[in-house]
Amino acid sequence: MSETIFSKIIDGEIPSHKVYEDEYVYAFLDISQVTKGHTLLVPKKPSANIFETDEATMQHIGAALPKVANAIKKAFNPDGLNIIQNNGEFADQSVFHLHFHLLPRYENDTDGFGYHWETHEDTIDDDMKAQLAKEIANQFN
Ligand code: DGP
Repeated sequence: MSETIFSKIIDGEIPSHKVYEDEYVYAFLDISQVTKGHTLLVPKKPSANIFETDEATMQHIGAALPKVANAIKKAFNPDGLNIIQNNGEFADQSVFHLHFHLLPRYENDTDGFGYHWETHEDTIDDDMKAQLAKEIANQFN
């Protein structure tokens, strides 16, 4: 498959706000911050989407998902968390490297984040994203 922006992020060619990494997976803040702490978990081994992903890769993702979800929970104490994964353009997939959205949800949103799948890319600046990522990453220590 052709290389996507996520391979470049994993390789460090494009900067990202990393929250977790192991031999097989990489997790970083989604640029759009639909909600505070919105994170993407991706396998390092590229595959376009769920239809093209091997079992071992899904085992690595499966092992990492609760770790990252719990780190977000500890960092921000959300009221809930959605895990969303889109496959194919018709299903709103825009980057063709398998990825899982971890979307913390807040009942009484006070930070200006909402859940209407609205981007906050322009309102959440880079310093704030760095701070959010650090708060999640710190939970793995
Ligand atoms: P999807 O629609 O499920 O394919 O989601 C792709 C997500 O990837 C979308 O929420 C925005 C995010 N995204 C796209 N480009 C970048 C990038 O360069 N950096 C980061 N951190 N996220 C990105």
